[in-house]
Amino acid sequence: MNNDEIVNNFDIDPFVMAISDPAAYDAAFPGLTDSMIYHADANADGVANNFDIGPFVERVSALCCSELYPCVAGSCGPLAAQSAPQTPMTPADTAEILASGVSVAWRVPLEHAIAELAANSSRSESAYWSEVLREIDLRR
Ligand SMILES: [Ca+2]
Repeated sequence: MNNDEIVNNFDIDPFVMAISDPAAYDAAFPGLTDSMIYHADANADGVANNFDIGPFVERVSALCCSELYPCVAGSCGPLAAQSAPQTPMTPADTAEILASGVSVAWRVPLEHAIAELAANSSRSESAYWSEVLREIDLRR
């Protein structure tokens, strides 16, 4: 997301920027303008939006699957080969990664995006994201 060719916590701010304010992302990373969808579209459905948060966290953490997004063949690309079998990510794991990677300026947009996920998802996903929000709150 920040175009340094390494997937890590430093991509979290740009990712949140891309899904919450695409114009700001394009302005900050002009070389990536045309590929923003590709970079932020972690669930590969053609759009960069809140529903990419879970798969994106999995990429950043190099974990192949979570409670919410179980592994399916090939879905994790090269990461699947790198990763030893992992315990599925819990809401606390997801919250830890997001809370440790996002800077102060992007906390509110991130929490807003997660709150929208909690409000607009299926019941199991909604419960997961509500728990992620609660866990993020606990880390303050
Ligand atoms: Ca997507």
